[in-house]
Order: sequence, then C-alpha cells, then structure tokens
Amino acid sequence: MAKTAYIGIGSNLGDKLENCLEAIELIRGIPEGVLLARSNFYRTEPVGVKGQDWYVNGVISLKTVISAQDLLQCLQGIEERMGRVRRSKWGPRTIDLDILLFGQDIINDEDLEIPHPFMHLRRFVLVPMVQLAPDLVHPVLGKTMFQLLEDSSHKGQTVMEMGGR
Ligand code: A4P
Ligand code: MG
Repeated sequence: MAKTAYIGIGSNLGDKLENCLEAIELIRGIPEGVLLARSNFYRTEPVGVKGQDWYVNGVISLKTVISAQDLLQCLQGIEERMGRVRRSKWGPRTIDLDILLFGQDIINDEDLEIPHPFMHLRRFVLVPMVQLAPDLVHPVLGKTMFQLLEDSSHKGQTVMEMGGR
C-alpha cells in the first residue's frame, strides 16, 4: 500500500540552497516514488551545536510503495553521492536527509526511528511541516503539526523564510 513519507532536507556547507534542490532532484529519481509537495526553504539557526553556520532547511512529501528501510537506503545513497562526509555528530554537512514521518508508522529499529525522535522539538522541521500538512497528527504524541509548532514557540530557534525558487 502506498504511504506518504515526509523527508527533512538540510544543508549548511557550500551552496546550501543548491544542495537542497539537487537532493530533491535525486529523490525524484527514486523508483516507485512520486514527489507530492515541497515546502519553501528557510534559513535556520543551528540547533544542538553552537558556532556552526546557519542551515537551509525544507521538507518534501513523497508517496511511495517501498518500505521505510528501503527509503532510508535510497536517501543514504543520495547523501553519499552528494559527497557527504560524516564528521562530527550534528556537525556541518553538505546534505542531511531525515525521514520524519512514514504514514502513521512507528518504527524503532536500531538504525531507523520514525517518527524522527527530535522532529517535535525542532522549529526548522515544524515550520515547513506546517506549511505542507498543518493538520497531520504525530502518531506518537497525538498532536497536529500546528499544535507542535505552537508548543515550540518559546524555543528561540530562528527560522526565516527565503525568497525565490
Ligand atoms: N536514523 C535513525 N532514524 C532515522 C530517520 N528517521 N531518518 C539513523 C534518517 N536517519 C535515521 O544519521 C545517523 C543515523 O541515523 C543514520 O545512519 C540512520 O541509520 P546521520 O545523518 O549520519 O548523522 P547526523 O545527521 O549527524 O545525526 P542525526 O542524529 O541524524 O542528526 P540530525 O537529527 O539529522 O540533526 N540545525 C538546523 N537549524 N538545521 C538542521 O538541519 N540538523 C542537525 C542534525 C542538527 N542541527 C540542525 C540541523
Ligand atoms: Mg541525519
């Protein structure tokens, strides 16, 4: 059965917007996947690690019949193809692709946690998620994306919409 996956896209090295756009083109090429929607892009304050460059972040939705594990493999292939070198955890990266949601599935595998464990705490995820699906309910927390964004409003974490493409 086809499911709708939400994928978080982030970059804070090189031409960040161009990296995000290139990743989306490569995701479009995933067999048995159909790109449904793309949020705007946002310039976002780094969360978790201080002193690194600001990110460009966005979210896309993808309808697909492949499994979440297979989707993770595809996304990791794209990260590698785009030359991502894994340095420090939460450190600078050319491209970072995270599966945020996969239908209403709850997955707790060693290498794959869905919903993404930090998505509800990150305004760089919630702002674009609300743009795509404000009424979508988080399968564990039982709150909509809109409610989760409201709950995070005290967090700082500046998220600025970018113009253009
Ligand atoms: N993994 C588990 N669950 C998932 C999932 N739902 N989607 C595993 C994707 N991967 C998942 O990821 C490490 C491992 O997570 C993978 O091998 C996969 O099996 P990684 O991308 O190699 O490492 P990472 O990105 O350094 O760590 P992590 O925990 O994924 O960090 P995040 O959560 O990606 O956070 N601030 C702003 N403003 N914008 C950002 O985009 N990103 C991060 C990184 C920190 N601060 C940020 C941003
Ligand atoms: Mg990641």
